Amino acid sequence: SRYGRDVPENTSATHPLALAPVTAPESSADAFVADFLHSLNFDRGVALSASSANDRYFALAHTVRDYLMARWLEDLRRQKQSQSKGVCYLSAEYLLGRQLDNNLLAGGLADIAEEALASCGISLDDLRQHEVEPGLGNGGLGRLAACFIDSLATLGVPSIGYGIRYEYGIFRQTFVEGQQVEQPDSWLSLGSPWEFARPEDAQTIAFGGRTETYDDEGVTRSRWVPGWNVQAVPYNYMVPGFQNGRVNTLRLWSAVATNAFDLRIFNSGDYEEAVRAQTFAENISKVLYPEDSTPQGKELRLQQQYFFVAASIHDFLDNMLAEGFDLSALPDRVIFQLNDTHPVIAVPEFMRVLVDEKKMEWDAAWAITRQCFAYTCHTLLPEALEVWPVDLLGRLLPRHLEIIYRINEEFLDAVRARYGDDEMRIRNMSIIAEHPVRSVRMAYLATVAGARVNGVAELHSQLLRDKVLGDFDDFFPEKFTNVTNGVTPRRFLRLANPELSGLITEAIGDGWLTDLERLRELEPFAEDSGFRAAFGEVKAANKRRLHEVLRARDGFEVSDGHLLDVMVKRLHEYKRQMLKVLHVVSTYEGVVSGRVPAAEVQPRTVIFGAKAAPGYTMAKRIIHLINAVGSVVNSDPRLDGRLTVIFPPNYDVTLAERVIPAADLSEQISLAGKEASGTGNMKFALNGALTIGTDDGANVEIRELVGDENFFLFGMSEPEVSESAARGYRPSEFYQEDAGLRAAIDLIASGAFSRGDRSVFEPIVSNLLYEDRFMVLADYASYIAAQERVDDAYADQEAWTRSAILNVARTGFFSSDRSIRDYIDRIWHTPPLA
Ligand code: F58
Repeated sequence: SRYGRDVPENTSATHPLALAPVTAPESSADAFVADFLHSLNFDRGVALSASSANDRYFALAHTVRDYLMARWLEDLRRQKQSQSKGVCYLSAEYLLGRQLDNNLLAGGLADIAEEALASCGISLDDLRQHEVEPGLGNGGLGRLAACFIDSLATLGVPSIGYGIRYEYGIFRQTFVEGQQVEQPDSWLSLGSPWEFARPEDAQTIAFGGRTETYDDEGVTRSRWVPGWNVQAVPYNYMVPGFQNGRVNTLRLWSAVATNAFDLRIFNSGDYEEAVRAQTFAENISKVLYPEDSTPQGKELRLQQQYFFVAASIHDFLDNMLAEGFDLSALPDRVIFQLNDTHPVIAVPEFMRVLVDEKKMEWDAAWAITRQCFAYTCHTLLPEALEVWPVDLLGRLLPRHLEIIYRINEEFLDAVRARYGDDEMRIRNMSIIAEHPVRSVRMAYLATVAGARVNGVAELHSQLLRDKVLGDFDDFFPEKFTNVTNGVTPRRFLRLANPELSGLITEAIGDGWLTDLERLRELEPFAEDSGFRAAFGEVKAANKRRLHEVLRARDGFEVSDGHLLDVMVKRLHEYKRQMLKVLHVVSTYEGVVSGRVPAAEVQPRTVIFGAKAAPGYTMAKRIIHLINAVGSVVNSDPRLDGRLTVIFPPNYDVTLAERVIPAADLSEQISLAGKEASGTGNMKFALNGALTIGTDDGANVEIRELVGDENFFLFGMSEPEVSESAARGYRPSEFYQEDAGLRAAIDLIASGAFSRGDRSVFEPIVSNLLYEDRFMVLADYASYIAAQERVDDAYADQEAWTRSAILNVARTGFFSSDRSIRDYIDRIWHTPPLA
């Protein structure tokens, strides 16, 4: 390992308390055993013979942690000492996935740990299963943040991730009679061995109250007189780079009631009120909002946002700047990257600190602020753009609202200076919306304040400039740029697919792990029948492994020899799980109606994985329908076992790591112009699945790279969607004109999947026929035709495998290392840490 331990001279093996010898930096299995046992005895307080699986998992995690510690402390020291420009990544979500394997891999400790545990009669795999993944994110946005901090560490970029330590992460999904039921995710109930509480670094975060002006030696200034406050206690997590001796920090904030707050109420003698107040404060970091794509506008959500960004900004200013730092040099010292609009309240907070606390002139403060923030947008859905009613924002953060008003006034003055009194344009560009209620448009605030604004795939960035933020692109075109998303090859190839990784490394060496474009060197192997056979064998092994996981986890029995067709992502109408359901129902209907002999059906297993936001009724109905279709289709003997639908509950990062490497076909079927990027699409292609997809998000770039002949394209393009919408879309016309579509919808409507009860899925059916906002019916025929091409292609296994290899070889572009390099070149301009 290239990581050493920070062992002071005076604690050696001769120290009276040392049971285990101190490990040398070059670790060995024997030394690892000693450290593991030491941790078991001294951290857990148990003997090996009496230890539980949880004890052993903790002792193992602590041992791994200790090996990374010296480098972490060193990197913390260097980042502060060097005073070179660094990135503060502000994200309300980090969907980390399990940590143990990642940290073993990063530290180069996996083999040693396995050997060491085996010598104690412990299986590493058993301990692995013990980890509860920290599900501190909803979906793509949160997982992207986790991939980015991995790449930042691997590239050695001076950086810190800031976020919220939610006590409850994304809910655990269960199915009761096919319907989603949410259970709390108490991921911390057994403790987390990876975190370090730093109560001495707590920040006090204020809320409410009022503002006032005062005379400051002849200058009239504003200040905020808050009404209440909470403590933000940071927890640090190690973010090790991949075998490069680097360890960055993820710092997540937890809310705790302040003493002052308690005491005031305690002194008034109201014990119950004091406890209630404490609960109120601690609610701030209690639970992750399980929304996907539509913000809820709840006050607690705004509290969470301000809580974590204020704590982060103060943490940076208090702890990372050298003595006597000249604040006008901040743009050369830091860039705050805003992961969507959730952290945008950081902008007025930063201005408040500079103007009110540091007593800087407004214009000077604004000039600095405009260089210290950059904004990433992750959506195209208008209803997903966050807005905060001014009465709510003004109640919670009165001074921030004043600052936002002033930013807006000056911005609109500049707009007027450019375009004259074009009131329509001014209304459209104002940070303050007047209807339906006076609100702050957070995306506009971020665009006005940010040095750069980026979308997350080429098409998305273009549509942002052309549509969502079109007026802003006209006003400051130089701000807009693109950074196409990426995924970490360490977790999603090396760890998730060790067999394929081994095969790749055998063929081209292991340089691909940090330079994923080198997968290109695999291209010639697509023509090598021996390599194809080995590649096919890996896919088959991954399927068998998935079958075992699904059997153990949920009791599913999956047949061999099926095409494995996978759609895993949040449940949302724009992603169009309904289109996939219609394909399944059509196949089923074709056989049971006698039109298609079962023997002609390509054997397929369709796997769904999806959580629906708890308040999103239509999404929950679709989950119910998928389960209902599955239970009918799977048990109908007329299908002869050739079509299976499996919907394992609680799709999470851990399950993704098992499902993706086994997939043959990746479903990326959103309506064109709605999916900002997608990142699952990248993970599947890199693991050798072929994509069936629309020209949407990063699918466009995947198809360009892998080639049309290795991608199943279908559906309307974005301009076609826009035209169709403008003409007036009438879904019932498609129903009338397409007999296959009609048969599928009629079968659902007939109650065939609801024991004859026609009312159960009626809302889905009538939504499709009379509204169909995401044009499922318009793309149905094209989708079915593309699925027929899939069946034909799969029949030629040699050709399919050749395509699969080319998908792997040509998608190295989608490494999050490349995304981070793009952020550095186009937005951050941070030098690597020496
Ligand atoms: C996703 N957004 C995009 N939002 O939908 C996806 O296309 C993109 O690949 C990904 O970001 C990464 O850029 C997304 O996941 C959320 O989950 C928000 C959580 C908070 C509430 C609003 C949605």
